[in-house]
Amino acid sequence: MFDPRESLSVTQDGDRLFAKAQQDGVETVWARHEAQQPQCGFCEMGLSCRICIMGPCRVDPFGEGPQTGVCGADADIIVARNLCRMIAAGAASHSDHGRDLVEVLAGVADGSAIGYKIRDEAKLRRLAQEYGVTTQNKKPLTIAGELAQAMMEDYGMRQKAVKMVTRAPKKRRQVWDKFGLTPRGIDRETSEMMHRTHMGVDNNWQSLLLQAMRNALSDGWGGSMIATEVSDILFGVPTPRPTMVNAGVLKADQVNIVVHGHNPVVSEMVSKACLSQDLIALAKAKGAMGINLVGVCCTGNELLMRRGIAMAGNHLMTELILSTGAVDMMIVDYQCIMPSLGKVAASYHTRMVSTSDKARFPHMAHQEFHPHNAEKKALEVVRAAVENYANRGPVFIPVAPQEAVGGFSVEAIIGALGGTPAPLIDAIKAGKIRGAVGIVGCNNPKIKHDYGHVTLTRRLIENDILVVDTGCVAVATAKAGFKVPAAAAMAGPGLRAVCSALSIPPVLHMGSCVDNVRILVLVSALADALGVDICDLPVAGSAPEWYSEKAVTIGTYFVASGVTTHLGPMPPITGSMNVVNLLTSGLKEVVGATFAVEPDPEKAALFLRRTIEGKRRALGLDARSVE
Ligand code: SF4
Ligand code: MSK
Repeated sequence: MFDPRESLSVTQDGDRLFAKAQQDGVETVWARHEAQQPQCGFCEMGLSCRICIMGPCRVDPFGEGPQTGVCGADADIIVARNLCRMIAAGAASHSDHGRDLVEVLAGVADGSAIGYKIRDEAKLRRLAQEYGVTTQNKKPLTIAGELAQAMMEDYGMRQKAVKMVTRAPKKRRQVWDKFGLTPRGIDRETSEMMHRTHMGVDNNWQSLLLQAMRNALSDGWGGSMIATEVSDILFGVPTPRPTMVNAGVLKADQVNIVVHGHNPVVSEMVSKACLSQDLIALAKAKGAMGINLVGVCCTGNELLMRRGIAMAGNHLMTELILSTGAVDMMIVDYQCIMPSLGKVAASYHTRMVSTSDKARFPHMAHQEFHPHNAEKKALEVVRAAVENYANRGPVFIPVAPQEAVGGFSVEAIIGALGGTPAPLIDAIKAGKIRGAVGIVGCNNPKIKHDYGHVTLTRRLIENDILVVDTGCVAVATAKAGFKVPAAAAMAGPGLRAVCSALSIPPVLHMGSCVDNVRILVLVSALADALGVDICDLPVAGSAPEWYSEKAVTIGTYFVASGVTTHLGPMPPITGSMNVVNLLTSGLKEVVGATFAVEPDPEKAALFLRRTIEGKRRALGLDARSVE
C-alpha cells in the first residue's frame, strides 16, 4: 500500500523528486494507484468481459455465481479473448509507429519530407535487396521509394509471409509453418485478431492464443522490425557513444527541452532545431547558457542510441522530472505518455506540446508535426521553449548525472567482436559467458520503481550472464551504473574478462521498445552460427516491471520465437487455469519456449539462471547447478 513517507524508488532522483512533488502538492501516478485500491479482482483475473452490449459480464472464480457470460462464453474463452486483444493492441501500436517511418521514407524519396534524408545508404541498399528491390544503377532516392512501397505491402494481405521472417533461422520458420504461426500481413494479423475476438467468432481458447502468437510475430518480425530498420536508414545505425543519465542531466542555467514518446520522426527534428545558431543566440539573449535537449522513455532512447543525447528518466520519472521546475518545454509524440502530464506541468512554468495527429492530451498545446512541416514546426516549438525560460521559478535538480554508454545495435556488437559473432560464441562455449538475457519493458507503480530491473540485472551479471536491454529497463540500469565499461567489475569473473578485453559494459543498451527486434536479429545470428534453433540457445527474456499492452506483445513474440520469457507482474489470466497452463508449460511443445511469472527479481534471477544452465546442458556444454 502507498505510504508517502516510504521510498518508492531505488533511485535517489526518484525519491527526492517524489518528495518535491509531494511538497508542491502535485498528484502522481502512485497516489492515483493508491486511490484505485482495491482494483477489480475480476479484471485482474481476466474474468470480466465488455466485448458486447449484452454484457458487461463476469465469471465467478469461486464457482458460486455465473460461470458464463450472457452469450455463453466461459472463463477460458473470456480470459483468452482479453489477452488476445491486449496483444493485438500492442502489435498495432508498434506497427503503426513503423508505418509512420515508412511514410517518411516514401516522403524522402518524393521530396515531400522536408529536412529528412537517407543517412545510411549501405543499409538502404541491404534492406532493398532483402525486399527484392533491385539496386544496380539506381539512385538512393529511387531505391528508397521502391523499398517504401515494398514495405507497405508487408502491412497488407498480398504476401504469404512478411518479408523479414526470412531472417529467422530455418528451423524456427519450420516451427511457425507447422503450427500456422507464420505472419502474413502486419495489419492483417491484427485485424484478424480483433475479428476472431468479436462475439460469436473464434470460441476456442487454444486457436485464439495461436492467432495471438501469429499477431505478435507480425509485430516482432514485421512492424517493429520495419520501424527499427527504417529509423536506421533515416537517422543512422547506432554505434557506441557516451552519454549521461538521470534527472541530473537537466541544467539549471540552460533552456531544458524534454522529448517524450517513441517516434524519432519528431525527436530527430527537435534535436536538429536545438542546434540552430539563431535559437542558441536567442537563448543566450534570454540569459541562458544554451539549449539542453534531453529525453525520457523511448524517443529518448532513440536519440541516446544515435546521438548520445542525455536521458532524464524512464516511465515512472516522467511526472517527477517536471517537478524539478527546470523543464521549459516537454514535447510528446505517442505511447506511454500519461494523460496526467499536462496537469502536473501546470504546477510549474513548463509548456507542454503534443505533436501527433493521433495523440492528443489534456492541458497541452497541439502543434501537429507531419513529414512536410516537421523541420519548420520543430524550429517554432524550440523557439517557444526558449521564450519560456524567462518564466522559470525555483529549480531543484536533485542529483549529479551518471555516465553511461549506449548505441549497441547488432551491427555495433558484431563490430565490437571483430566483425563476426564467433568470439561471443566461443566465450559461451567456453563457459566464460553462461548465456544472455534480454531485459525489456516498463515501470509499474505496483513495483518499487526500478527495483526489479536493477536487482535482476545485478544478479545476472554477477553470474556471468550478459544482459542486453531496451526501453525503460535500459534507463534504469544506466542510472544504476551498469552501462560503463568499468561496470565489468560488478560482473562474474568470466563476463568481467570478456567485457574488459572488449572495453564494453556487461549490460548493453540495444535501444527503444521497437528495437527489441535487434535482440531477435542477434539471437538468430547466434543460432545460425551454432546451427541450432533459437529455442536451443542459452538465452532468455524478461520484463520485470512491465505495464503496457506493447510489452505483452513483445513477450509473446519472444516466446513464439523460442525465447523463454519471465514476466514480473502477473498478466490478467489467472481466471483460466487452461490458459495459464498453456502459456507456462504447454507452449513448450509448440514453440520450445514458455512464459514464467515471478514478481520477486531475486527468484526470477534463479529461474533465468536455471533456464540458461539447462540449455547449456542440452547443447552438451558445461552446466552449473543453481541453488
Ligand atoms: Fe458478455 Fe459474451 Fe458480450 Fe462478453 S461477448 S460482454 S461475455 S455477452
Ligand atoms: S517507453 S512501453 S513504458 S518500456 Fe517504450 Fe517504457 Fe514500456 Fe513505454
